[in-house]
Amino acid sequence: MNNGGGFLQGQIIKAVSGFYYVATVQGEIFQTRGRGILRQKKLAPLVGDYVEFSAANQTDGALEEILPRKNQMIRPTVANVDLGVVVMSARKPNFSLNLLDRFLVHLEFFKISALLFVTKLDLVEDIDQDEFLTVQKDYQKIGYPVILSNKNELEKYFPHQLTVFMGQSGAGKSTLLNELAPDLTLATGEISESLGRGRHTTRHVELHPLFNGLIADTPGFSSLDFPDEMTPEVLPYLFPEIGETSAGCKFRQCSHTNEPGCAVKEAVLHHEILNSRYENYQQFLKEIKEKKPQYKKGV
Ligand SMILES: Nc1nc2c(ncn2[C@@H]2O[C@H](COP(=O)(O)OP(=O)(O)OP(=O)(O)O)[C@@H](O)[C@H]2O)c(=O)[nH]1
Ligand SMILES: [Mg+2]
Ligand SMILES: [Zn+2]
Repeated sequence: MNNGGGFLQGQIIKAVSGFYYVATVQGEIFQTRGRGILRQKKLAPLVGDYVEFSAANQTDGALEEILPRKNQMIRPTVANVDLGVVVMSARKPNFSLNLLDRFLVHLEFFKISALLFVTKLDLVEDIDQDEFLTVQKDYQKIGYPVILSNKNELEKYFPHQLTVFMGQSGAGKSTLLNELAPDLTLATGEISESLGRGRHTTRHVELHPLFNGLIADTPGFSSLDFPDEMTPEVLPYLFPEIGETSAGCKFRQCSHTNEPGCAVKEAVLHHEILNSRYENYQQFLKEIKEKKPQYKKGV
């Protein structure tokens, strides 16, 4: 699309080896490079960015301008994300509420809607299937849609937005995308038996135009650190049910750990807030505080 200023406009759908692949609304894809001007501004173009670019042909373009971002995720690095689908396997690797809460806290922090999709329920013994129905009920109560392996339930979320599949290596992100859109033929990888996790098969973020929206497959990873801007003060609000309940705490600056008159601890006691959520809150709080020893020294 030409904006009248001589530049073309589009969205970066892939970034590999210094090339940025930009899709226009007409569906044409241009291979471009970041220009010096972008490097000077210390602005790294991201997949998902809306950009202005110049191009004499489809293989030799140059990025000119990054348009303002709605948001910007790190891990995976994608801009302008609307929905994060947390893809978690029931087994291989084993399901982890701690990891799930980590993903959810990240998405809350970046103000991105979140959905949980559980894969590999076929590997779960009948006797243990109930565990996942409980997860579904508990997290839906908090406000997160939970889909137990039924990919047909996913499709209604895709139109008119940018959806990112995120999750551990080996969780089955690429497999799920292939099942949704068999034409994609994305590479998938075996789980390492010795490590019990994936082998980082997907190497870069790529947006796929599907179901009237854009879906990003992303590389999995083994650890997920909290961004520096995630402070102890904001953390309670990244657990929506804790943030809401905190209105009833005696102290406004309550950290919901040792203070008297804490409505959050009271709610945990009465099983209105999940024990595991509260425990993960406490663990994340500790991690965030321990992350910045040099910052705490001056206090
Ligand atoms: N039994 C079973 N295996 C599955 C399922 N989904 C995926 N797998 C297997 O899990 C392995 C890893 O799947 P991938 O799709 O490559 O995982 P990924 O999340 O894309 O991993 P990375 O690209 O490394 O981040 C493959 O061997 C898949 O065949 C499932 O629903 N059931
Ligand atoms: Mg993959
Ligand atoms: Zn409190």
